This record gives sequence, structure tokens and C-alpha cells, in this order.
Amino acid sequence: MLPSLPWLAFGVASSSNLVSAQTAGSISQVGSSLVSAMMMFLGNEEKVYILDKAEGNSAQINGHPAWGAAWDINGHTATLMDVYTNTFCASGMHLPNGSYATFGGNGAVGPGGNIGSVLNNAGSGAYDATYGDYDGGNAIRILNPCTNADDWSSSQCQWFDNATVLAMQKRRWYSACEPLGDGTIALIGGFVNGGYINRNTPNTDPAYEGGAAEPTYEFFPSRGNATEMQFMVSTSGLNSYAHTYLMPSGKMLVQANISTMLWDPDTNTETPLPGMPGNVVRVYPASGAVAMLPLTPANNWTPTILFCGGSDMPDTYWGNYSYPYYNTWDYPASKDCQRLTPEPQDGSSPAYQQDDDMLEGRTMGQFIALPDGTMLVVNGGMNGTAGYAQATGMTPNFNDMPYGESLAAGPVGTPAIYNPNMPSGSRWSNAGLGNSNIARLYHSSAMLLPDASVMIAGSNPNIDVNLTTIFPTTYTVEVFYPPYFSAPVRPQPTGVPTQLSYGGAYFNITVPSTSYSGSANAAAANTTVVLSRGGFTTHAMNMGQRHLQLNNTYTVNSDGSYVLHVAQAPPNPNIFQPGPALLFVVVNGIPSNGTMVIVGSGNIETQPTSAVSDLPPNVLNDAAQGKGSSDSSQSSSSKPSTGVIVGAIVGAIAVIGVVGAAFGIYMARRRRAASRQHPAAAYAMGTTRSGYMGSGVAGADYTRHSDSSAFVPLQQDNPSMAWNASSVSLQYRDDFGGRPSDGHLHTYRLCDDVWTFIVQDPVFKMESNEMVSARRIKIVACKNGDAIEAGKK
Ligand SMILES: [Cu+2]
Repeated sequence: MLPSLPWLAFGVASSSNLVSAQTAGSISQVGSSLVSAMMMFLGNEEKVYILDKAEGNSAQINGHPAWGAAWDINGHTATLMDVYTNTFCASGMHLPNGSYATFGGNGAVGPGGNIGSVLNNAGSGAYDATYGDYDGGNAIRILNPCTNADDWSSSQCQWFDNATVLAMQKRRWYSACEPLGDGTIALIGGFVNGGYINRNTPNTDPAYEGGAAEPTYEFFPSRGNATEMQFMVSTSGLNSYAHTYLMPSGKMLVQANISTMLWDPDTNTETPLPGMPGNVVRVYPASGAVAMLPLTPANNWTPTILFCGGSDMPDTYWGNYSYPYYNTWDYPASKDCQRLTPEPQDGSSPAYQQDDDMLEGRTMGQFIALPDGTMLVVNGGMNGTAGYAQATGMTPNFNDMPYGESLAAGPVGTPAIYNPNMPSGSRWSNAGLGNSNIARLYHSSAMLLPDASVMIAGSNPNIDVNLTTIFPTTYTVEVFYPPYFSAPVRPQPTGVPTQLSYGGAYFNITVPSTSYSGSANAAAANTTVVLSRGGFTTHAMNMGQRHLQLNNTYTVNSDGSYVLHVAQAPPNPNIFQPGPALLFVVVNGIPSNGTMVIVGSGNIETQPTSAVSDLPPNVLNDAAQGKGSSDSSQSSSSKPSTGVIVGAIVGAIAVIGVVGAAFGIYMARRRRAASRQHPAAAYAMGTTRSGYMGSGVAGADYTRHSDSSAFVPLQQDNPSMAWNASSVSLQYRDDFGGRPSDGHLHTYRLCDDVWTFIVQDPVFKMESNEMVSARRIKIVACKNGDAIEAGKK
């Protein structure tokens, strides 16, 4: 069927958008990511690392479709990277040395999202012979960022990804991920194997959902056994990819469903905070734009979290693991914004504060903290939710789904910028901002780059690569150039350090007179030095994103240059956890290029702190003037600092030592893994395929082998044989007119509704305890207690 009109109109209206690079406010298409950028992070000043799920990308590596790549920021080209396990909907975080880790994901899948050809004991995919992916359910993958000067054929520049060596205790899909002050990463909650939302209906087991939910937390490196978090139970269902922000006290703000709390990771105690006003859900799949506002000397580095958009759908509309019960694409996303300061410094009780509405409702909008202290929001849709499905509770037939598998519609192509320093009522603007004609819906991503532009990529609300649906698997990379790209010159600071400590002696950065024009006194007084950590982006989130303005004073020289006397990071690693960040010098709102620095010791350890040293008083010079020309060519140059790169590598080596000590044979295995020789025997080799089959589900992210809400009675009868709502096969979608030759039409009564399937050989159990053998199943209909039989469509 044809897509509905709004998106077509949208595309046409913006089709003249292919403007030249670096026009302020513009979005330019710059290249192909080769794999769809579900996840990204900035590795160093040269590279953005990209991860996709295991799917049928045409780009091949080592004989199978690729789902990893490294993006060269200056060259606008992607280089494929081999990844072993399925990174589908993992989470990720930096380590203190500048390396990155990703956590969890999905079992192995093959074409169509079907469960892999080799099963593990739990029935999910251990390996798939076609796509070549291994089970990523509890995987921990480590990458040490490399530059063009490094040997990319070396295992040191490739993913370490072997879950038989390095893994979480629990399978986690959509886990929350937040570093503590020593660099240890807290991993919280998640699905065991996936689904639309993390609950059955009725929700009789809100903690574990019959084995489908993982309400525990654990740490990397481990601090002991995974432990249940009560908040994950009380927010059951809408609790995956919880929003988590470490607070100065060492407690962590955790927000999920419509609840909020402060969590003490040392004692597992919870302090309830007020609920979300308006019952707006901000976590996946409502997927609001959520970020910490800039930490500044003016606010004494007190965190305030901004929650914007998402969805206020009534609770029942959210459905369960299988799919939403509502046609989400018809439901407007929220415009609502709320601020929360979880630890007010005046001792008052934390309370949500109404903030300005966004200019349009957005689900899957994504905040990028810009170096000038404003908050960019990009991507997302005006209607619906994240996730994808082949049916909803209201639309049982896939052919009636108006946007293919997408549960969102109305992509928003125009960015908007929120300025936290403007008076209430005037914080949002999109004046002067261009737009994109590329839908960036489910599985899109965005990341601040070292030149202070923003990379935008991904979008793939499809179970497997689909280039012909309305919202296709997307490879095109765009770059958004914020308004400061109109500046005739960009600051060119010198003396930027490569490592910052927590407290201690200040350092000096010199801003040459060519970096600005006009009064030197005014420029110096209007200069900030900021640490900007872009984080790990996936699912409209930037996990770990923080922006911190360092304290500084200045000395203006008679030649128009001035020296910034810059304090180290505040002597509390909970405010800005140890790890990589870009350091920008921002003059009159115009950022320099960012320099990659490491904050802290580079190790996972209690961070050394020192007293804050006094800064020299400001020294002015009334006659000094800037000599910045109007030659804009300066603003486009990108100059990686070799000093910084060396620093990052040294730091990386330091942390490898830590990881190696913790995990023994890590390094040795990693080297051996250079060629794609996996210890197949280390994976459980399924002997039969009974019980489980290729998947595609009537629910969102499909290879959940555990138990569909719609089939609770069966699941309780026989969990190990629990049949799978994930077993609805996409490829059989069109087979209803002419049924599969070896299939059988069966009708069952389940959950008070009559369900009709074409059954082709998995084993599952009927209410009568009769075992039915079938290989593929297609749900035809379950609506208001009436079956819509296959042959009648
Ligand atoms: Cu996902």
C-alpha cells in the first residue's frame, strides 16, 4: 500500500535541502555509514564508531553481513569492522581511559530476524550460519579507539568480543548504563530477550515476567552478584533503558515509567522522588529527549535533568511484549518538558518544574549538548512510539499497518535548540535552522563531533534490512551545522592539556588575537572553557552525555591575545565521571575545535582528588583588540592534536591492564581473535530445533523466546517449551492467500480470544496439553474475542 500523505509531503517540501557544507543551521548529507547507525560513539578526534544489529546489510565482512564500522570524520567514509555478537539494542559507555564498552544485546539471528541456526540451552540463538553472528545477550565488548596512524589490522584496533571470556552475569537487552565516580559502570534492568515493552498482560509477575524481564543490576567490573532493584519491579513494563544520572552525592537519579527515585548504588536503597507530571513516559518506547543541563560554576555544578517529549499514552495502550494495544502512529507524541534538580543545593525538596513546551511533539527526539551551552534536539517523530511490530492490538494484519513495521509516524526533520539561560517562555527556537528530508525514527542516532557539528545517522524501524518500505533501513549520514558555524573565525586556542585532574593546579590556555574581533576585554570576559562528553548514543539517548564548564579567570595581553587560567575539574568525580571528553574554548558563543582529553586517572579506581587552587585575578587591557579576519576558511580546518592522541593511547594501555587483571586471559584471547575463528564448541550446540523456530514476532524486537503475554496459560504450563510470540514469521506474512504447503491452519482459544495460526513444525502446548508440532506460526487475528481467520481476509 502507499504510504500516507504527510510524510510524502514532508519529503517533497524539504527536497531542496542538499546545501553546501558548513552553512550555519544546515543539514548536509555527507556519506554512507555502510551499516545502519543504531549506536555510535566518538572514539577520538578522527573516528566515530558505529554499531548496527546483526542484519542483512549488503556490506560484507569476512563472509557475512557487517554490523560494525568506523566512520572517518574528516574523510566522510566508513570502514567496516567485524563484530562477533549481536549488538541489537545494546547499551554502552566509556571507560576511564577512553575505551568504550557495550553491554548485552540480542541472541543470534538470521535472515528476517529469525532465531539463529544454532540454539543455546535457553532456546535463543547461539549462532547463525547465514549472518555469522553469535549470541550477544550477555556480551561485554571492548574497543580501544584508534586513529589513522594506527595499524587497523591489529587486534588492538578491533572489537574484543567474546562472551565466553567477558560477559555480564545476566542477559540484558535495553539495560540502563551509567558510570560511578570510580569509573565502574552500573548496568540496570533490561529485557531478557526483548519485546515491545517489558511486561505481560495481565502483569501477574512484575519482577521477572516469567523469565522475560531482568529487574536486577550489576556492575562492570563486577562488584558481586546481580541484585534485584525494587524500582525495576515497581516500574514494570516501561522500565528498559531507564534514564540514569549519577548525582554529586554518589546516588543515581533513575527515571522509568512515570516514577523517579534516587538510588544508592552502594547500599541499594531507594529514595522516592515525585512522579512525572502529566504521566508522560520518557523511557523507551515513549523515548523522550532527556539530558542533563550544563554544569556550570554559576549553578555550582548542580545537575538538573531536562525531560522533553515522549508519550502520555494511557497505560493500557502500551500493551505488552508483543505489541502496543493501540495504533500508536495515530497518537500524538508529547511536547511537554519538565526540569528536575534531584539534589537541590538549598536543601529544598526535589520537585519537577514545568518548562517550555517543545515546538512540536516528539518521540525519539534526542538532545545533544552543544559547546555553547545550548541543547540541540534532533530526530524523532510527531506521532507514536519507538519499537516496531507487524501488528498492534487494533491492527492484526500487517498489510493494514500504514507505516510498515514502524510504530511512529510524522518524522520531524527540523532541529530545535533549547537555551536553558533564556527566560521561561522563550527557551525554544528553530529560527534559521534548515531541515532534513531523511526520516530519523527508531534506531537513529546523533553525536557531537570535534568541530562542534553534529553527526546524524541511522533509522531502521524494521526487523531486517528493508530498503523499500516507507521508513527504510537508512545508511545516509548527515551533519548538522549549528548556528555558530556562521562565525567568520573560530577560536584557535593553544596550550590545551591532554589530561585533567579533579582539583589541583590550574592550567593556562592562550587565545590568540586572531581568534576573535573587537575588544579583548569583552572577549575574555565572554569566554568559557567546557568539557563536553557526547556519550554513547542509541535509541534517542546519549548515555553518559555531560557538559561541564570549568572555572576560569584571564589575563589580557597588549597584543590582543589573552591567557585563560583554567581550573581543573571540580574535585568530585561524581560530577563528571572519569573518562574522555572534548575540551572546547568558546569565545562569544563560538567554539574552538574540541580537543580530546582524559579526565581523571585513566583507571577504574577511586579517583585522586586535590584541593581547588586559587585562580589569579583577572587582568584587563583596555586597548587590546582581536584581529580575527572575516576569512571563514579558518573555521573549517580540523587539526587533530597529536599530543592528545598520544595521551589517549597511553591511557588506553593503562586500562587494558586493569581489565586484564580482572579478567585474566582477556588480552591473550583478544589477540587470538584477530581472525574470525570462534570457539564454536564453547557455544551450546542445539541438538534439535523443537520448541523454537525462526522468529519474527508480532511484537517489536523479535527474538524473545520467552513468553508472550497473550499466551500466559501456556507459558505457565510449560515454560521450557513456552512457545513464542516471537515465532510469527515475517516471511510468511504474505502466505495467507496460498498457505505454506506444509503448514496447517489451527485455531486456539487463548486469553479469551480465538487465535488462528498457520503452524509448521515447532512444538508448543495447547490448553488440552496436546503437543503440537509446527515450524512457523502466523497469528492471523485476535480482536475483541473474535478470530479473523486466515482464509477470510
Ligand atoms: Cu531497539
